[in-house]
Amino acid sequence: MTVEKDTKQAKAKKLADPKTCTIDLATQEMINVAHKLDIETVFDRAVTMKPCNIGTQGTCCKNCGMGPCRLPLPKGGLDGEDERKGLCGATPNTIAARNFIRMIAGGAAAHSDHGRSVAEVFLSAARKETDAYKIKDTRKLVEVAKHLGIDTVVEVNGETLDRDLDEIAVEVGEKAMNEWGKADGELLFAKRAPEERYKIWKKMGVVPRNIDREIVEIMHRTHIGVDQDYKNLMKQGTRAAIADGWGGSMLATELQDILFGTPYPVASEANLGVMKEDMVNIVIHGHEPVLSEMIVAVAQMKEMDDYAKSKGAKGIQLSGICCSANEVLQRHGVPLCGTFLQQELAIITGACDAMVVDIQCIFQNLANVAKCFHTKLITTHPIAKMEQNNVLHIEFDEHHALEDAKRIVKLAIDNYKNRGAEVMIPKQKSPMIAGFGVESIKYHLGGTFRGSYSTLNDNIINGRIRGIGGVVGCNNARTKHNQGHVEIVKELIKNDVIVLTTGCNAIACAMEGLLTPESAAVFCGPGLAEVCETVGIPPVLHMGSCVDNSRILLAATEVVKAGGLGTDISDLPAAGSAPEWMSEKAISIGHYFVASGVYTVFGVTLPVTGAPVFQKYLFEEFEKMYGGMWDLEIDPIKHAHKMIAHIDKKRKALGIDRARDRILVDMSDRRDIGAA
Ligand code: XCC
Ligand code: SF4
Repeated sequence: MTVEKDTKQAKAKKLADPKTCTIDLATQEMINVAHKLDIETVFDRAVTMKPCNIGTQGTCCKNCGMGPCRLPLPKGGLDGEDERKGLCGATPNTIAARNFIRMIAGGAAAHSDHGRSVAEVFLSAARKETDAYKIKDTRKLVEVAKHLGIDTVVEVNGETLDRDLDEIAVEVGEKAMNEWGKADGELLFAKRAPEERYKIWKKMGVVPRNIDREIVEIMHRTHIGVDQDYKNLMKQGTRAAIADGWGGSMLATELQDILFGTPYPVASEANLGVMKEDMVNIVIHGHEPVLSEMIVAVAQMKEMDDYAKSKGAKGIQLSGICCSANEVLQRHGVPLCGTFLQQELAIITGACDAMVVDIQCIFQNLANVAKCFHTKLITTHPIAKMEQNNVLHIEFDEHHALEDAKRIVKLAIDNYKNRGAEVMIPKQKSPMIAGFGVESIKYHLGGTFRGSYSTLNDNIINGRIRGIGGVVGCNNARTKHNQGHVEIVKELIKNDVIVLTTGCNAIACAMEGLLTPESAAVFCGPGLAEVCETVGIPPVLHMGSCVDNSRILLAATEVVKAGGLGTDISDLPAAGSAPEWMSEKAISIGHYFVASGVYTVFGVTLPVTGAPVFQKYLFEEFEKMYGGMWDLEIDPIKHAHKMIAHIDKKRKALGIDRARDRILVDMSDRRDIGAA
């Protein structure tokens, strides 16, 4: 009897199969360790909990207390008139569109509120209310000031002089803050887009007024009984998404660059193997670099290194997860510990002395995992706490930034001696070059003196580079970890499409070794390989964190400006992708790419399939209005080829499809010569 009961219980506990849930060996190894220690991770939960079929289709409405109203597609598909409706009469289109733009609101709010926090720190640095932060990149300060309509020169006695930088900085901070809630006018950065793009937004009536308002209006419009026309709902979704990409996110990126430095190429490493057994491991996780910048500064102090040594460690090893990691990687070369789905595993190594988290993408289950180890899990942001009582909250305040960071680093050092006997750090890690941006691409591809995008354009026109792929976004436990990311990117570069990457896609590519110049010879088509080898860049350029997708928008704008490839982003041979997306931020990003004229393909799932008319609106009709549209493709190879087909369509429209043929002949000619 008891034996039977036991087996029943054992059977009831379904565990993830490491080999089927990730392509990464370190992750597989750590899932096995977790199983051995009887610690549950997201991979196991994905096996035991199935997603809701109705929510997956985007047709569950819980916007009022008469619901949730659930409108899945009928089992045999739609036959005749679609008569599904909620209690209030809301159609599947209305419900799916409302849900979709509420996701945009969530994502835009997250990016933009992050931007606002940075703007606040920026302003107190500009006003010299804190000595922890100082303006680092004055060149960029002046450039951004111009985009905000701030005078950068003054007339003195008929002479034009440069204006005082401190003065400019204060004005930049104030003007930036104003972008969130000004009473009239429109988003200032909207005019940074190519003129043709701005005209389209004007014509469609979607130029954002201010960042917060567009998000609030989504919440209003999607309240029961307000906007019940999916087209009109999407108009607002579009306006809010633009307010994110060209507003909140772009401000976050620009102000961070001015404050912490604009990234330039830097060497580092990625994967769990960057943690060190004999050092104090501090893992930074989240999105806002305001605190992590300070932790980097403190961890590099001799005083802290000495303190770590006095406690028996060889020093301090910082590493990061998610986008806080990408931020400090881009600016300081701090190694990446792993992607979104590896966060629990970093603690399960037993070597994580402190995990310091700020905002976004942080699993609440980290607290449960930390309970099984000595790890101090420290929340630092007033808007992001956890209910579990083993979580420490050390609120970070820019006015005592150094003190706060020191306290956190000391805590980690003091905790080193409390490690258990079992430390299990997988050995996998890959070298990489990160730190690309609008500016560094310019210098790398254009030469230090010429510094322009015309070399990139020339190589696109002559066909060595077939096009540009922006591949970004999260991991999603509903699909094999990193498989989509890696297969899609490899297929693109194999077909001479250069890839710009951010977020967890960048981390996945780094783990796979795709962020090295050497990978060009191994994985790229002949044209792209030649370009990469000539200028010494990887075929996959790490552009930063998720708010740094704004860098991709600006890079695309630079390509348009450099000439020869049309007059708008929608003319470019370019396509976007989020192979393993999961967050609301990804939906906002996807939509601002679409609204900026980019064909954007998502993997895994998209919550629109239950409303075919609405889906068709996003997937087809958007192209007629904005030149960009959505798509969903689960198969990675087909996904990449849909992007390539779009790139080829654009090449043809530009009349540069023939140039490509010529290059291919050149290459085979060369091979023939080599064989002879
Ligand atoms: Fe989060 Fe930015 Fe997604 Fe990764 S990619 S899971 S949002 S960390 Ni943005
Ligand atoms: Fe149902 Fe309409 Fe209420 Fe949504 S708003 S839950 S569809 S009654």
